[in-house]
Amino acid sequence: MTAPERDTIAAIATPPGKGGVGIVRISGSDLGPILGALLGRPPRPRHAEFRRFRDAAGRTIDRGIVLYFPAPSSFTGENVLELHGHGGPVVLDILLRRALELGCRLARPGEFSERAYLNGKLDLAQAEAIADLIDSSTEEAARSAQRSLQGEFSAHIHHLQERLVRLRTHVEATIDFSGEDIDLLENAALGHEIGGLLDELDTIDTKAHQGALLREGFTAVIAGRPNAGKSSLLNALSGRDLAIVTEIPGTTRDLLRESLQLGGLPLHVVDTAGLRDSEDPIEREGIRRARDALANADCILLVSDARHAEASDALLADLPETIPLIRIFNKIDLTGVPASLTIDRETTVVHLSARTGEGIDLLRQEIIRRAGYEKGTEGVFSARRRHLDAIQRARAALANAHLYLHTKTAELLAEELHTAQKALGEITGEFTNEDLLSRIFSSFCIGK
Ligand SMILES: Nc1nc2c(ncn2[C@@H]2O[C@H](COP(=O)(O)OP(=O)(O)OP(=O)(O)O)[C@@H](O)[C@H]2O)c(=O)[nH]1
Ligand SMILES: [Mg+2]
Repeated sequence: MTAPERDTIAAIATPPGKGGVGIVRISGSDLGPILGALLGRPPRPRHAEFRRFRDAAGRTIDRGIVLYFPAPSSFTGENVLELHGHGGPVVLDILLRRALELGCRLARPGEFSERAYLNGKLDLAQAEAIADLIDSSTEEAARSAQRSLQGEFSAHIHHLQERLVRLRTHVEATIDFSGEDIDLLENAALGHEIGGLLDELDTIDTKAHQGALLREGFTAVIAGRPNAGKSSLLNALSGRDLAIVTEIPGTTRDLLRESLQLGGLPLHVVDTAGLRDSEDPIEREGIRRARDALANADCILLVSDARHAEASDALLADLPETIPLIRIFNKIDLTGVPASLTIDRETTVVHLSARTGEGIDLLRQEIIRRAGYEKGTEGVFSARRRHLDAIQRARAALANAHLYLHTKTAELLAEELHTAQKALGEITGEFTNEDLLSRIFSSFCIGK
């Protein structure tokens, strides 16, 4: 398959605002006329040259470094020109307008990466990893994105796919030659192979989960009665004086979000309005928003004043059932109870003081545990929900295949193997529809 001729695109590749250097990037199949008009003689491929960028009248727009990467050895696989000028918004804008005047079209968000993908320079998981690398909020997240970008994630998926293809070929040959039945001897070998594939999928799933966690972070929503010390807890967790704390019940009305990092895990903490019946329309709206936030939490931190913790018991019935809960008995400095953490089946109870900070570390550890985050997990690669979903579907299909093996229905078995293979192919982009592609790339920023 040859790539179709595409128009030439241009964008400012550096972030908006002022900086030492600003870059305009151009990609297309024929840059000849642009090179001539803008630079005079064309630059030497893959050499940095200091040049003058000219406008239509031949006047200097700016001077800077030019890098020219002829196809196919470039990021997009097309001819790519980079103009490194001075990083001012106005001068970059003039330079970009000049490129448009010379026949370029303004690039859509992610269009450079999309072309790289369409020209086979990257697979889909790698293209997504570029966005993840740029967006990463912790060092661990950046490292995992880098691993995906270098193709570690894709290599695992390809390896699994190869094993699946071999298995399918084998099963399909069995169908062709011997009708419906799979020989008993082979049955054991096939079962073994499917079991091995399931194990490998589980390993990938664990690493991908860690990667998704690093990418998206974990959201803990603080809830409780007014005055329980929710805002004090947010301040204690963040180590900053973020939320207003007063002894007046109903102080917080708006949602307050803060992103922190806990040993590499991006943690989003949300402080909310105290839950109670209120006639005040502002407070009621605050409580409604608190409930919305709770419904979307990864974990709820239910804070009570340790002196009358039972006052919060009534709230329990109203919290979303499926979301993990950590109960916090706050203000232990007033009760003299030592800081502690106890786990009783699904519920964790932490005794702490948001004021003195006693017990806050216990809570931090528990949040990390609840998130399922393992610090420093070797070989974690960045992954997205859609990857996790595809892995799950592949897993389910393989589990079905295992069942069909026992009932000796070879055709159904082959079908499930095919389904698993397709699900994995969605990760790297071998089986992906146009809609998904445009959704993925449009979430990138311009110039990427
Ligand atoms: N002694 C003591 N006082 C605390 C502690 N945590 C909070 N307080 C006090 O309790 C009062 C309420 O604290 P907030 O953090 O504003 O409580 P809140 O749950 O956010 O209250 P609302 O926003 O009104 O729902 C303030 O006077 C705090 O100083 C604690 O650990 N020990
Ligand atoms: Mg508050």
